[in-house]
Amino acid sequence: MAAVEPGKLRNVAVVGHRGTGKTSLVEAMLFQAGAINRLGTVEQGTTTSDWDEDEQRRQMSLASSLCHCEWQGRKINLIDNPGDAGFSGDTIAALRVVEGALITVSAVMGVEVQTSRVWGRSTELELPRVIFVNMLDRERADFFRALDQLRAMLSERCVAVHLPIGSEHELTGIVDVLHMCAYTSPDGQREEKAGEIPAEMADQVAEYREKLLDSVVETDEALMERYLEGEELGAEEVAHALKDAVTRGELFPVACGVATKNLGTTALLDLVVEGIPSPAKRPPAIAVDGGGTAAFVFKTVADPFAGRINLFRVLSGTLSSDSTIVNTRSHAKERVGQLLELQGKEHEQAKEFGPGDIGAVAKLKETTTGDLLLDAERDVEPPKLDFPEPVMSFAVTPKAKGDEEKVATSLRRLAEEDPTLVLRRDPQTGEQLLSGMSQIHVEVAVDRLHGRFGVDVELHEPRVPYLETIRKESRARHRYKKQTGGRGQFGDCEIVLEPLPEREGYEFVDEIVGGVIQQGFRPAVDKGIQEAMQHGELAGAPVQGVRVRLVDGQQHSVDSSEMAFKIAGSMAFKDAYQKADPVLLEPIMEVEISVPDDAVGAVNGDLNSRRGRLQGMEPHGGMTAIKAEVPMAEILTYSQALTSLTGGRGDYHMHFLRYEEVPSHIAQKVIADSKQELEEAKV
Ligand SMILES: Nc1nc2c(ncn2[C@@H]2O[C@H](COP(=O)(O)OP(=O)(O)O)[C@@H](O)[C@H]2O)c(=O)[nH]1
Ligand SMILES: [Mg+2]
Repeated sequence: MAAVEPGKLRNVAVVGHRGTGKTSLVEAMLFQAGAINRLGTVEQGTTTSDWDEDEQRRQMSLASSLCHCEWQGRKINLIDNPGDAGFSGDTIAALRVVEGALITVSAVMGVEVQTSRVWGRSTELELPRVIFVNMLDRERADFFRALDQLRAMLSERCVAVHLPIGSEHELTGIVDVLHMCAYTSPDGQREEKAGEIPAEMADQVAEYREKLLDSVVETDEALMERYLEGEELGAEEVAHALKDAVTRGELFPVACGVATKNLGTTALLDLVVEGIPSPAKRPPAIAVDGGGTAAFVFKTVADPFAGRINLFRVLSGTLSSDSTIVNTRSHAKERVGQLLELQGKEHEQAKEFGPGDIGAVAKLKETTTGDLLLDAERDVEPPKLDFPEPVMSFAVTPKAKGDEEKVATSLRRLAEEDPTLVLRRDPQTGEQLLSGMSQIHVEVAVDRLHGRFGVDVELHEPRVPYLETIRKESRARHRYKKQTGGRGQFGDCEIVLEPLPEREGYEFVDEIVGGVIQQGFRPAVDKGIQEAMQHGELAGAPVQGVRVRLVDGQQHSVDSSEMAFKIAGSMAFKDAYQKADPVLLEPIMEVEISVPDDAVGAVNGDLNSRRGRLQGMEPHGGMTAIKAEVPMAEILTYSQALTSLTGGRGDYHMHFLRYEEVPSHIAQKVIADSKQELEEAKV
């Protein structure tokens, strides 16, 4: 297939809260457009975009999936995205490579957490948007309530372009008030136009058509004049003005239907073609200068058959099969073999992709999410995707001993493909930590480890990286002396400990005068102290924030050695440390929680019981953003708690803020636990 002209392309990211029907809607659109012959379902695991086994088992999308269809002579690229907050990295990346977002909302639930999130993200990107109020057939579905909510919570510029005929199980079709026609419920068949708009809806349709026209002409002066003069406006010119308004972000058309019955898809496809700008009309949120061919990789998928597949958007020029590209990150030259046109997991070979198009390429070795591919080495800054920081960490251990290296390599591979999955070793606790955006996110990674690499791991609550420090000055002297036959051991030193102001770091000050300890042995004292500091006497945590002054000592002409001074230093430190009023420090996290207004009381009460300190609350559109400082030890497993406190409508992020003293009654318990652990380790 030859490259498609940019003006004939529509690139759309389907985004929204989990379970609002994104995957079902993509399926219906593909079906209605004739790109597929059968309407698959999420329940049976037969949809085009949820093709991954893990997705079918969990009945939810876990990764972005690329599909396409043709409508009104245009190629529509649809990127179906996961709705769970754990996979928001994919959504963030997808929104950067399209000219429009198709946001699904449930007619029962209305605006939910992720709806607001993707809305906010789209606003930042000034991305044109179309909203689809789905699930009109469900009990307690109410299109008009959802519409009011959209207007109140997201933007007053949300305007209905489609209306339901009937509601809940008595829903029989929808009316397109832009084109003034109706569609009847096809119940899984291809949708067809109905004869006429039901007579009993005439008043309502007239009312909403007027609202729509009012909104549209308000964005177009010339049209406004003619409208006010009472002229009848043609559907085409209204559609044209609507598109301009959508492109400028002045209007957000609201469509509706039932994805699983394939109702509303014709009007929606029309709206996508007529409402969302083509790449010729609007540059994507990612652009690079310099001409030539440039393609941006927004997603790497591991395909069980084709290996690694990179999804890309052509920013400029034409990317052809059998060409060579340069990766601006690795500077590696790579051979582009086969280009692919994807329909979920189905691949079709493609010759080339023109500017603005979205496609896939298999088997690039060095290329992964976030990379920029050029036809020749040029000095261009690769775009940044601004992925959010992971919110939760687990300690990972292999089930089988000896698999450590394999686990680490496999996890590294996964983290490369998904930048919101972070792998690191905690230098303090020595644990291998896997951090992700949600519990499901990390669990899915574990499933993939098993499925793709054949390694099994266990997840544990990570250890809290406690630290120890001192609160006052102290002094101690230790003499290490041993006389066993031949040559003995002798080291003697006196040290003073002082707390450092920031409670960080370590300083060693040599204040020996008159050479009571010869130069060569003094670093050994320092070394002994540093070793002792690795495991503090309170809870075995590293000690920091200490200045040590070596003030006095003694040596023996024959028996002194580095070893003897090292031991003396270490013993002197342990002694002085006890007298320096040592204290346990714990990491404090700054947590930002987004919850529905009605759950604020419960969430705050719970934070209080976690020793949290409220820093601020900011309500916006039915949700409240709570900011609090909470000790890490209390918030390791917060995700389950928040889910039950908010019925799954809450969401949080956190990052490390600083270390603070552990209150003494809690420190006692941590200290006792660590003593017990030490005992157990000895047995
Ligand atoms: N009754 C009804 N169920 C729907 C509709 N759209 C989707 N569903 C169901 O809602 C669930 C979630 O749909 P899915 O497409 O996976 O949502 P996604 O998470 O946004 O991709 C599935 O069980 C679908 O069958 C709809 O319009 N009406
Ligand atoms: Mg889905």
